[in-house]
Formats: sequence, structure tokens, C-alpha cells
Amino acid sequence: KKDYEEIKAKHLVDYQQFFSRVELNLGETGAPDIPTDERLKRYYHGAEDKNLEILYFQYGRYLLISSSRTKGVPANLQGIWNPYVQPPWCSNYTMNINVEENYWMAETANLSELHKPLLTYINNLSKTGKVTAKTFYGINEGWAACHTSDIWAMSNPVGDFGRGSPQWANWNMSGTWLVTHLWEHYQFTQDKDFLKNQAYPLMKGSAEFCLKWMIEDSKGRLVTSPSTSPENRYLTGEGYRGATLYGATADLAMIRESFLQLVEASKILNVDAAFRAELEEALAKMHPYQIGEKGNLQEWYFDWEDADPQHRHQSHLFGLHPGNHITPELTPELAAACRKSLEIKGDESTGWSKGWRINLWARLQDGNHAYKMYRELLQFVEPSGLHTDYSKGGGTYPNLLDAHPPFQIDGNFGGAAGVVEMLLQSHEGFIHLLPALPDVWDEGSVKGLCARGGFEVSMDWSKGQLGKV
Ligand code: FUC
Repeated sequence: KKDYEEIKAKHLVDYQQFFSRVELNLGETGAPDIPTDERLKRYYHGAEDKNLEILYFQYGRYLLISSSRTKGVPANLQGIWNPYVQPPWCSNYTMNINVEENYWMAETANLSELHKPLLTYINNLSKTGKVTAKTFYGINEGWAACHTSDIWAMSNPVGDFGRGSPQWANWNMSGTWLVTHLWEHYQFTQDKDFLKNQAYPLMKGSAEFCLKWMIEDSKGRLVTSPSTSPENRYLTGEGYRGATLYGATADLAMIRESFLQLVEASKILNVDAAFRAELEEALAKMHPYQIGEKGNLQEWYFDWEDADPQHRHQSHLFGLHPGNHITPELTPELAAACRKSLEIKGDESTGWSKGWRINLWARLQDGNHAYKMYRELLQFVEPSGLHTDYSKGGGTYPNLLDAHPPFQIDGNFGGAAGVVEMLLQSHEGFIHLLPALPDVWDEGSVKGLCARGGFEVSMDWSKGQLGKV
């Protein structure tokens, strides 16, 4: 019954309440005013284009504003822009990185309300996840979810009834990863009511599962078993290639992060002292991080080689990002080992993986390498239908959507999150301004970024030095 003008006016009001919160300016640019696809190609050949860099960041915000509005239905692998009846990876939720990466910028880029479709979805997942914990793992406490899901909150392991690969089938840590989003939402909003009534019970349920799931290794340390490191395979000294073992670093990193957060949450809410003690005891007993011969952060329980050393997944670095327990200040040796792991991997990867690496390098406070990865993500990719490249060639299509390839939206969101991570961090209990400013962004200003503790930050800088905050 409404006419076009009325609908458009309403849309603008609705859209701009979110979009206008953040402004980014990176100073003078000599780039010509030409169409986006041409700019992207020009940029790919090494030209400077600060407005394209800003546009890509704001485009990520636009995509979240436009695709994350329905309770319990987070943005999927194509956001809402899937044109196929049978889309790549079924347009589902892949939960060993992709759905989480979609939401890394929700809080930091001032779109906290748009995090809710994911946060409410976790509640749905916890319901089916109780059944999964019981029927697949024999655990009656808490809940667990596995590698892939959908809007019906499927949580059971995938695996094609035994014929699938353990690289996907034997991973049950998505609930553990997802509950960290609940804590982050609290951290940014300081909404105690949310923490108490929505977040805490889900966080606790995930931890209850993990406490039962871990077993002691031969030294009496807690590990997961069987365990995998998302989609990677190891190569033993005897030449055996495998995916499944015990005590993979990624599992333990996710459990560690979620336990640390739950301990904090229980203190803030002043509840569950006995359960908190159990978590603290488990944290102290967990198999610690290991640094390998090469100086890398060990991905496997043993110092084995990787079957594919340049593999796109890097979940063993979870503690550095999106987790918060590895930092250059608090754990310098582990941070240096993460750096080594990234160096061994190299920079060429798929879209979402490059998006993640921007954030990882920013957390290492290496702004120039983070920026290099940003440029890698903005590498021009010719549209090629459903062609899938699992190893490399990730970048950006002429319409600025992310190329895995094929189109997958997580790289857009990961890239936008990475820009914030270069300018502002707040995961160590204080606000760190310009923690990873690249040399080429020596002038600029930003308005409306968010920091943990409920802060909104606006600042400017010139010659790489902070000005007004
Ligand atoms: C995982 C990734 C792929 C792709 C798919 C949707 O399997 O390893 O690269 O992102 O999810």
C-alpha cells in the first residue's frame, strides 16, 4: 500500500541509523574517479587508492546491515546474495570459521544489534546440541555442535553416514567457538541482563560438555580425543598422513578461551563459585601450547609436519585471533611462534583465509603486513561462476564481493574487521589506539569505532602520530 518514495524514505532512515555511526578517512588520495571494477584492477597492479580501501571497509558494513536482520538466522556463506538453486556449500553455515568470521566486525564496527541473529541462533543450536552431546558423544551435560549447520540449527557431525572424511566429521568444537561471541557482545555492550539471562547459560552448557569431553593424556594433562585441527592433516615421521589424533592445539585453544571467559562471567555475576573452581582447575591441567622445531606454534600434539604447510585454515592460532589469550605483551614467545606459523604458511590463500590473516597480523601489531594482506584480499578476481579453488587465488570480484573463489561473503566481513583491528584493539583490558597502523595510512581520522568496556572511539592522526582522541 505504500508508494516507492515512502518505502525509500523509510529504508534510508532504517539504514542510516546503523551506517552513519562510523566514518573513516585516510587522507589525500591521487586515485582517479573511475568505476569500481577499473579501480580494483588499477589497485591490483599496485596503484594507491585510499578511497577504494575505505569503500571496501564500509561495503562490509553495508553487507552486514543488509543481510543480518532476522532473529535466529545469521548471514550465511553468501549473506543473502545466493543466486543458485544448488549454491556452493549449500549456502549453509560452516562453523569451523566461516559463520563466525561473518560477525567479527559486528561489535567493533558499531553494528552490535546486527550481531543478534547469530547470538539468538546459538540458543537454537544449544537445543539440538544437547541431543548431539548425548547421542554422539555419550555426554549428558551441556551441549555441543559440529562442523556444518543450517537455519534449523543442525548440530550433529557431518560425514555422509561414515563415508565422509574425518577432517570434517570429527570436529565438535563449534559450540565452544560460538559462545565466545556471546561474551564479546557483553564486553562491548556491558549489558549485564544479557550476560546473565542469555549468554551465561549457553556458555556454561558448552563448558559442561568440554569438561566431560576432555580426558587425561599419559602425563595427566587434559586433552580432547579424538580430535582434529579444522580441515588440516599431519604427516608423521613414518610418512603417515592423517587428520585424527588427540590434543590438537585448536581444540584446546577454543576450550581455553571459552573457559577463561566463563570464569570472568561467573565472577561478574557472582554465581557458581564451585563450578568456577572446576574450570580453573581444568585450565591449569590442560596440555599447554608447544613450540615446534621450526619456532612455529605447534598445530598437533606431536611436532609433526603438515601434509599441506600452506593450508588455508589456521585454527591453532585461535588464541591470537579471534581469541584473546595470546598477545605480544602477555605471551611474547607464543606470539612469536604464531608469527612463525604465519610466515611458513605464506600469504597466498582463499578469500576468507586472507581476511583472517589481516586480523592475525594486526594482532601481532604488524601494520605493514596486515596492510599487505588487505591488498592481497583486494586482488582482482575475474568472475568464474561456480569454479572453486581450495588453495589460492582468493580476492575480490568487480562488484566487491569476496572471491573464495567462488563467491563467499566471509572474506568481506573478515577484511572489514581487519581494518578496525589495525586502528583499534581492546582485548587486553585496555584500549590500544592505532596498534597496527600501516606506514601508508600515515594520515587519517575515524569516528565511532567500538571498544570493549562500552566505549566509542573517535580519533585522528597525522605523520603516523595520534592527534585528538
Ligand atoms: C570450509 C573451508 C572452505 C570453504 C567452505 C565453505 O570447508 O575450508 O575453504 O570456506 O568451508
